[in-house]
Amino acid sequence: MITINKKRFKEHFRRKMNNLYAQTLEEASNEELFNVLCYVIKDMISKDWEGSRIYQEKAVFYFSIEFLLGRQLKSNLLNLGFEDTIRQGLNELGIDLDEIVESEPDPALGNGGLGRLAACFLDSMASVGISGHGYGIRYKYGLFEQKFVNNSQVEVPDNWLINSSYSWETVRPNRALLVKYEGKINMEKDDEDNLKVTHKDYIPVMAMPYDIPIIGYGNECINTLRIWKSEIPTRDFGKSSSYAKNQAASYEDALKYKYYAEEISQTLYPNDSNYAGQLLRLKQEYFFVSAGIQDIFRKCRRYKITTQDLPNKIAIHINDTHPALCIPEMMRILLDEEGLSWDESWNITIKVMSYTNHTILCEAMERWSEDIMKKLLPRMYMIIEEINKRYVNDLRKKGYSEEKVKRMAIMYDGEIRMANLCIVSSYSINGVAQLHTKLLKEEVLNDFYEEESYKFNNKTNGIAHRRWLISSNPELANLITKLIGNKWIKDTSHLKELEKFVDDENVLNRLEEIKFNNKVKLANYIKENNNITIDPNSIFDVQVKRLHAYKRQLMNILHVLCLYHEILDNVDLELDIQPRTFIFGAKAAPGYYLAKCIIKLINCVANLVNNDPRVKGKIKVVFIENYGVSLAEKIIPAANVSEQISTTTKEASGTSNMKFMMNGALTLATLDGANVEIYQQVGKENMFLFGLSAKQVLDYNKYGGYSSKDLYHSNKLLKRVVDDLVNGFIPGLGKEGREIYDALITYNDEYFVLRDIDEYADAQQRISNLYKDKIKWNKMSLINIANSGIFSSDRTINEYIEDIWFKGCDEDVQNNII
Ligand code: GL2
Repeated sequence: MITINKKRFKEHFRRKMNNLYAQTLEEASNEELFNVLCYVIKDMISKDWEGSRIYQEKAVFYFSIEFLLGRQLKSNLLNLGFEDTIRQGLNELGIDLDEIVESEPDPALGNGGLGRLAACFLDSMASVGISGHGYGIRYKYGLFEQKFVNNSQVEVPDNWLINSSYSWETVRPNRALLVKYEGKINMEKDDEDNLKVTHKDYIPVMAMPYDIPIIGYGNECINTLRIWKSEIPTRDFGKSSSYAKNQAASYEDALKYKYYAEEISQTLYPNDSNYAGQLLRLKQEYFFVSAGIQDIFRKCRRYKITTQDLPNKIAIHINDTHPALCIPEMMRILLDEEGLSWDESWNITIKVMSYTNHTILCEAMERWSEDIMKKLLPRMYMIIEEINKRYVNDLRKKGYSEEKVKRMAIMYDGEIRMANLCIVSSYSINGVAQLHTKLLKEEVLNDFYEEESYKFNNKTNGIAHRRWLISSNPELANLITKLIGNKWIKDTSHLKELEKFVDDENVLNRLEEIKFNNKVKLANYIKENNNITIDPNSIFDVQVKRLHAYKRQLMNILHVLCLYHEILDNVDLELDIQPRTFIFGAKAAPGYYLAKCIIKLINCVANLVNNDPRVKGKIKVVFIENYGVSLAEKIIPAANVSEQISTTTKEASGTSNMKFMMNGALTLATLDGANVEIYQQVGKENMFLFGLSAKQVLDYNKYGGYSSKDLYHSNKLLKRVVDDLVNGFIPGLGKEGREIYDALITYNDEYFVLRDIDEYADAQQRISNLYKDKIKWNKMSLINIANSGIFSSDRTINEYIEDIWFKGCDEDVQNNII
């Protein structure tokens, strides 16, 4: 057990300050204090973080192109149980821990839900105590920083690596690996008639590993997130490469080569649920996959694990299709380096790989051009081609129609479909919430489901409750512990015991008081950063997530406009409207024009409404710039209403819905993604449901029958707000208004905003009415908290462990190996 002693900690801290900076504590900046604290903690955990546990049991390797970690200090202190001692120790040194916490850089190495889920999973793997490690990319620039200039989004590079380093990481140059691009593949038989495959004239890029400790809660388990930085090979590696000698002949070539190598880990692609398709993205995908798989083999050799034993010792998880090349890369090593036959290699690979699908959106499906793959990654191309050939033959042998074979093939029409590659080559395929998995089985991947139904399963997402409740909402966490003891921290199903207090007015009042305190803190932040005064007595109605048409921030802001009109129409009547603060936070992908137009609309409406004295503060709109993990930790505990209003079928799961619920917000939602599971937990009487059902959306999409124009012409109030987009009613809104208008009217409102907005407004009205009854509201809030335990990512991870990683591939898969 790692222990801490205040006196020794203080000595250690002073010494470290001196070692690192040769200065006294008084001279140090907050950033320096953070660095010192970080190094002190790393010293303390180093014994437990030797990695020696790997392969004593089965190890899981989670490959993800994004890990949206957020700040680590508070969460590490919580998991180690050091926070109180360190806070006191620092206090005695005249240092405020909270200030240090705020000066930690927030590594934004992810876009949104997918990357944040990967980070929650790391926390949970360590906390449930398995050997589970992440592989990813050490992007020099994380997700851009968002600024608003004249109401529009402007992107500023996120140079998060202060002085090129990050104090939690440890670089390990002796474990660097070479990743090979382009070149030619040579196949020759040797004297014993064995096929020898060699890769010639390739472009070598060095993958330099940076390790970040992932500390489990209250146990000694410290796992590793290994992220790779791309560089030109150092001298030792250079010797082995013909490239350095032959190609980089001139100085200019050398510079080009440097750029080629370094740009790979330069920037995170800022697209969420959208396929970028650029060559550089494919380079990135192969880069971390090849380095990771080679690394796994190196560890296996070191621990003398035979290739045959691999499926018993390791599980490789492919987080969405971005790491799909894990499959051919593993095949390559087994075939070309280990000298196994195709069948032997395939039998091993398919028993190791599992895959999660995170979206059914067409635009998110990765398809790489065969030509690009052939040129950039010739050996990968050959192996994928062979997998495809065998698979397609197999399907034909089963007598399937050519139409069906075409749909299921991995390669078709000059493209490689990465999802199909993952499905064919994994023993487990899972969706991320019940409805999403059902849609995969019955709609999107139905051909595959009919073929190999035993591979498909659901794993509803979860969130790290330690970060999202204990760390970010300590007052609430303390109240819970006071009421039901602390067992819930290790096992969140105990939260259910809170239901005992549903009629206890003292508890309900305390709950309200805590929410109010969190709202005051957020209000202060907004005053300081946005210079907008908001009233903590108003309802905080929050929608924070990436900006995407299917998430329908547009519906939210159009409803605000409706309310605004209502106030103006009744200006003399002093409408009895429950004061509301509508809070938005959202980044749009830089190339996603419609999303940027919606951002501008929200900002313009905010200016209009907030500055109109006739509104008398009844409604306020705040768009918080640069939404990310650290801001979420401030916003979510302060929310009364959680807006989860995506077009049904489109949001695979959502995870902020779970965070809000756990912090006592009431959910305003369509029955989409994991909102369905929230509904199963609390019932419709404890949330606000509205909108089209999944079936209605699917039917509209299949058979048509929806006309937004008809709705627009038949509903006066609706027509009025849609017209506002183009008639100059909203100052500052220019051509963006027309773009949105066209999406709604000319292009028939793909996401059914106008179809659902009436029901949405009704649900909002129910919210206003209910908020007046504080006791009722607080009861519902308590019931939500009490039933949120199932959404801990510990539960999710335990399911992954039991049903996928440790169970391994079952007989059906083994019998069906092609
Ligand atoms: C997403 C889904 O859109 C989201 O609903 C889900 O909660 C997360 C995590 O499973 O994955 N898919 C995706 O491509 N992104 C997501 O956030 N970016």
